[in-house]
Amino acid sequence: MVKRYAYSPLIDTGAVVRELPVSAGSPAPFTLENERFTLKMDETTRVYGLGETVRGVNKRGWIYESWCTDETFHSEEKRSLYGAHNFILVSGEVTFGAFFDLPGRITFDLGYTDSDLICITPERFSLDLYLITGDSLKDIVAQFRRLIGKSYLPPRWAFGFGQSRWGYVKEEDIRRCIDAYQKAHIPLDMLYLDIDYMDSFKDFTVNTERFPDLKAFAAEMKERGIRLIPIIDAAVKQEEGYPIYEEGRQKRYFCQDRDGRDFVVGVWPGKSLLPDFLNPEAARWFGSRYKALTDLGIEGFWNDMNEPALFYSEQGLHNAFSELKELDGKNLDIWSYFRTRNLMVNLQNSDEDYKLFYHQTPRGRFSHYDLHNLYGYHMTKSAYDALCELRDEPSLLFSRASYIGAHRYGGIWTGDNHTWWSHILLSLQQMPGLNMCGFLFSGSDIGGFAGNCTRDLLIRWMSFAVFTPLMRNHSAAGTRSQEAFAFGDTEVFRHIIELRYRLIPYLYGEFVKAVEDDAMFFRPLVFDYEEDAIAATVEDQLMVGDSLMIAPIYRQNADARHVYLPEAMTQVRMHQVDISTEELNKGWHYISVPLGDVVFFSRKPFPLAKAAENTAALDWDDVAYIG
Ligand code: MIG
Repeated sequence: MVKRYAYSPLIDTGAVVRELPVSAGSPAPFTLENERFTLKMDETTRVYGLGETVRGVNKRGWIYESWCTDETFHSEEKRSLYGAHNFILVSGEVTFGAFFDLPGRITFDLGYTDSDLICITPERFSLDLYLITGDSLKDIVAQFRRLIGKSYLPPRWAFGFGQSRWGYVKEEDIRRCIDAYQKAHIPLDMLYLDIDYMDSFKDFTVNTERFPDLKAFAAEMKERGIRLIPIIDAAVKQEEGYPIYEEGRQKRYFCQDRDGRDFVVGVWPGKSLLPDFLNPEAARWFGSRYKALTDLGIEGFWNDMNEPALFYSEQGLHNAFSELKELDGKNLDIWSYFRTRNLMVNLQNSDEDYKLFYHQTPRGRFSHYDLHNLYGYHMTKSAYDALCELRDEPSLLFSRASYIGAHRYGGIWTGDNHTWWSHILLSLQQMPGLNMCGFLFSGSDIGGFAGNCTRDLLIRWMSFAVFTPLMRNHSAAGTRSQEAFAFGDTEVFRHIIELRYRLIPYLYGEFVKAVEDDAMFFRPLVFDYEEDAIAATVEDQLMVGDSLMIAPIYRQNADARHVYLPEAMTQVRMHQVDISTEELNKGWHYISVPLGDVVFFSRKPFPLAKAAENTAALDWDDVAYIG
């Protein structure tokens, strides 16, 4: 059962697709006092949800804040990442789900200040609250998902493997990468283009020195089974004569300051404007511009910097320089020195700037600050709506920033992680929370975005990512190369990626079921084994679809690990090209997983196809059932 409580919501966020009557009275089991929702937890209470966040599957014991942030260090002390996913599932004396639907900041103190207390505080007390009760954890999630509408279903080829790198600058770089993959017969379906393909970071342009004929190049690569997937950034370069800038300015489609002047921010292209995605007309206009690239045969996109990430605002930069000028020549004590240094650092993504510009929504004008968490969501929606019109086939689309609701229009990737062992585990732990909130098409940058990758890390990360719907290797400019061919020997990577392709009929089939049934593709064990007290404590294994369970290695130099089987299962081991099985009893097992082997578990038979070099070559019907 779903109950809705309305506390003078500011705006309809669009997250919820069903109209519900407003319930009167108190939002039990929460106590509402001083604009905070509190709930006492007993020892056994666990809290799931919150989508894209740091830390474990059970979120209890930390404080999280929904505020879409371009966060480059996903360390444990952080409170916010790129998404705002305000759904929690409390399992304890009382078991229920709660969705806090509001476009602004909200804090989830889940036993941080007081270890027995949940305390949820919207910064501004204007929201809809949905409370959901049901027969089981899965049932509560399914009811929530019905409330927020069906998840995005990508094209089948999007389940192939993709290679990306910020640092492929020109056609030659891309070609060399694809050649290397194909020469080594490592399966590949997608090659991602990062910001350098654009002319001076201008959206919907192509640098023709670097890509003399992108249309012909895309067609040639498509012939070879590879789709090129370009990035689109949120901000638009301020440059006279650049049509997107000129049109947007004339039609007043950019976010403006209080006095109606275009609000200038600094991002990759230098001075830029922010399309007002919350103005439906502006969103339609920006979306229509994807045509520049779909006309070249492009079939998918990733949307970046849409928190929105701001390096500075023109105003903020001006103020900082004025202060710096004053300080120039002075004898700075240590405090003035730190202040001076922070003048520049603090310009990024500042709340002060978010307060200085506005959106023209159908419900009137609002400051960006009040609607902050909806920006990336509406960028995704704008692209999705446009691509539905521009193309007859489904398109690949995923975004960095998101709010619940965006799950209907695209996937998300988990942003700028690191080449850290702990980030394999983080990625695993993020998946169920994302799935609860509707984000099924998701994955992390395999190998880690920032920092230098190693061969063993990449092998272990890949062995996990074989199961994530979005499987993409991506890394930052200036880091060590981490493609599947970058470490000399390619065989081991070929085998792992081949396993991915062999599993695609299963993974895709289960994905479609999760979309249709409003279910979770990745589940913590306790969701399937609610009565099992051990299952409830397992934080590093997941159910994948209906038949499989994974328990990846995520520690340096570990070649074995403990695995908990909540019932008797078949162990499936991939060693090079061989697949072998072994029946195991319910309970704890110490499983040896030498580097390069992939081990997972099945509780029901699952289909395994023959290996193929891309999804077009994959025979979906020629499968054998294992387990
Ligand atoms: O400020 O486009 O998360 O995937 O490679 C960095 C360059 C901007 C951040 C994205 C990352 C991408 C990078 N972008």
